[in-house]
Amino acid sequence: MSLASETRAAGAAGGYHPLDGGTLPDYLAKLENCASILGGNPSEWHVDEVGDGNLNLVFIVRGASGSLVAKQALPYVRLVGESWPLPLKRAFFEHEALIAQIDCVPDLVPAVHHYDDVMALTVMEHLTPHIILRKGLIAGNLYPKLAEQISEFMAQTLFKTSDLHLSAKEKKQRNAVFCDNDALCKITEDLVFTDPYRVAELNRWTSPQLDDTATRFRNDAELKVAVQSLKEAFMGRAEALIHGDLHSGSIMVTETETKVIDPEFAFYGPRGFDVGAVIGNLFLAYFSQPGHAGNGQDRVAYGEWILTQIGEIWDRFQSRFLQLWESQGQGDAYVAGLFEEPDSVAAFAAYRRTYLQDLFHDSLGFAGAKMIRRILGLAHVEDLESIEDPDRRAACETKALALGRTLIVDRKTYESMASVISCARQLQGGDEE
Ligand code: SR1
Ligand code: MG
Repeated sequence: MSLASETRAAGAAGGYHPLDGGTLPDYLAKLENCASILGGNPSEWHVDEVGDGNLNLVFIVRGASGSLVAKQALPYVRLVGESWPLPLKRAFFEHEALIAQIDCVPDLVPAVHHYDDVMALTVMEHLTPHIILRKGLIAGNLYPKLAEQISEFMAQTLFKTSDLHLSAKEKKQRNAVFCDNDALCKITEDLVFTDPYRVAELNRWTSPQLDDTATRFRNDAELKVAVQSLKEAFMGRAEALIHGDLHSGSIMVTETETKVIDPEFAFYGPRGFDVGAVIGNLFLAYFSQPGHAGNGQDRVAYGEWILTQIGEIWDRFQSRFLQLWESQGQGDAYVAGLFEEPDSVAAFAAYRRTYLQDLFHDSLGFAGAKMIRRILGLAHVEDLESIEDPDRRAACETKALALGRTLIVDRKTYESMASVISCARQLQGGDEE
């Protein structure tokens, strides 16, 4: 039996089966709270399968009085097919992470209506009229609350699940739960930190335009060492419960609201991985803008808006995180009572600033790795993929790769986000002389 058939057989033996538009209403009708949200007769509920991510089934169910979302894990990677089995238990980690996030930032994540361990299924709030941030950035929409709300999400979750806020015992217990999410971590370890830098069957890029670049990246010793140091940090530094896949496809927005979805990659890892995911994906959106120019829009002003968001997100994240540390730093690390006399107060305040600067450098490195994997690895992003002309797409990708590389290799030389932004701006303008 193949691994995929074994996984499927084990799931079926336990009662798991993938739902569809025909079977989901019967399933939901038995759940009092879900049936009451939907209202009316289950035979009239309308089901759309809308999953456009890489892994799962996602259904929107609409009834007479309301709607909800049901997300069900498949026993394999949807993007690739049954040849790549993936444990159903990722639904358990997603639910655990959602509950932990609800605890920290209830307004910034969807409400959970129901979780079924056997069916690997979570029923949650249907976020409407929110759209996926990535699509909004491709459309050129402005989101005035994005920087404030996404930095609040990151500061709260990355502070309150860590040793800075929790007792050592509680942090260890929480960490232990997520250690078992090894299969999803392995996807990141391979697809983000390893495969783009070696010949791998599923790698792809805009060819032939980027063929030489891909070869150059595979032979770039300095880059490979730096990426592997980030990989070691990802594998070993259990700093906080990270979302683990916080790209712009995991963020839903309206003009006034930001909601973070899809934390199935969550585990205890380095905080900078989440911050870097947000920043790196915004830089990808930035470099893709010339590819979306047309119909009288050059997208220059919109690109500047994206850069402003990147600066604002880092500034807001940093000051909120520090504020939380100063006001709620009751964890077992840096025991509060040790820093009461003036010398200690000053030394600790200076140390906290260094700590945030280290986190800044981590975030830049992870941002670079997240950018490069979306151009030279397996899973690409719509920001770039939707640019139909391959020459134009490759031009955008070349600039993004250049920023990604310097963010990884030179990360410790950047003193501020302003200097990173100015480097991005120079790369963007590089071919306009
Ligand atoms: C095989 S899964 C590919 C990617 O999709 C998810 O969104 C993660 O980013 C993962 O790396
Ligand atoms: Mg996802």
